[in-house]
Formats: sequence, C-alpha cells, structure tokens
Amino acid sequence: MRLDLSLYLVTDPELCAALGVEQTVRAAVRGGVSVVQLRDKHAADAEMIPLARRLKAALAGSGVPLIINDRLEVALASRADGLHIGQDDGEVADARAALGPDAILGLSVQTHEQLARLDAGRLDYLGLGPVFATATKQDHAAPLGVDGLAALAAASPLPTVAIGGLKVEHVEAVRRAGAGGLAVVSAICGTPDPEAAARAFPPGRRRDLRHR
Ligand code: TZP
Ligand code: MG
Repeated sequence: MRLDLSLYLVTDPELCAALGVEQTVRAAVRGGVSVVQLRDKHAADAEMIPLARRLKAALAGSGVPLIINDRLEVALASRADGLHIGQDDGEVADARAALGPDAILGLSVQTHEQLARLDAGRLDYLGLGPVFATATKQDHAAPLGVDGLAALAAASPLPTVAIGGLKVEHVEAVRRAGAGGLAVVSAICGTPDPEAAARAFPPGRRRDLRHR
C-alpha cells in the first residue's frame, strides 16, 4: 500500500465520543484523510481488537491504511496495515520482526539524539512532534516549533509527518518545514463534522474519496 502521509488522522476515544471512533473514521475518510491511526492509551487490547477489525473493514478498498498505536497484539489480531510506536514502546527491531517486512512501521521522534540512533532500515516513517503544545497528549515533550520541526525533517532519512497542535492554518508552514504531512487529533476528532473538517485540508496527494 502506497504511504501518503499528507493528512494522518489519529483517533482519541474521548475526542471522538460524539460520533464514536468508527463513525468519526468513516466520515474523515470521506473527507479525504490519507492514513488512520487507532490510538487509545487506556483500553485493553481485548477491547481494541473488535474496533480495529471494524475499522479495517471500513477502510477496505479505500487505499487508506490502518495503523495501530503501540499495541502489537491489536495490530496483528486485526490484520492492520501497520503499527506506530513511541520511544518507550520497545525495540523497533522486535516490532519489525513480529510484523513482517510488508507492514508499515512508524516511530515518534522528538530530538536529534533520537534521530542519530534511528533504526531507519526497519522503519517506514517518523512522526515528528509535538510541533505545538497540545492538550490532547498528556506530558508531551517540549514543543519543537516550526523551526525545530524543519531541522528534524531536514535530518530525517525517512518520510515524516508532523504532529501536535496542528490545524488547517498550519498546512503551509508544515509543508515549508519539509514534513510530508500533518497528523491531527482534535482538528478532526474534536469537531462536530469530521468529514468537513478533513475536507478543509488541502488535498495534497490524497485521492478524492467522495464516493464512499
Ligand atoms: N503525539 C504528539 S502530540 C500528540 C500526539 C499523539 C497529540 C496531537 O493531538 P492534536 O489534538 O492534533 O494536537
Ligand atoms: Mg506509545
């Protein structure tokens, strides 16, 4: 599956509560998001697996990959397209070995030191952030700002997606910083109309999925 990071939706069960995660994802895909990541810091794997399977079914034929945050077992059980891990979520090599060569594997990076010891050959993309402070992630690292983002993106050997406090008005700055796209939670999940919220972002390399 071609990896288009231009508009990367990360779900949050609380911010998606109005419609629920599944309906929010369906709407956001109609609006043109290019990647969906299922993220839930609190649910047990057993709770997440049925939802991940429903999302995988909902995305079938859309060209939009389903990536699971942090939970290898959920990714495997749902036959998701990939896994996204953070700096404290275990070894990239172990995740790659468990997922196999074809799965998408992403890693969150906040610093140049982390970039310097990157296991780049086993990864497909990097999430860079937070660009700005955000209430969505508790205890996030110090914000990079746009200049910090640009420095990390320039040093990255892999495609990148920026995250943290990003809204439509940041698209141009993120593009100029050299990142491959924007990952957002509240800019889509936290709105009454996630389809319209997604559609408000410029199309990038996204296909028009109006038919869905
Ligand atoms: N990682 C860094 S910031 C963040 C994550 C998961 C949350 C981004 O949420 P929002 O609402 O798009 O600022
Ligand atoms: Mg994590």
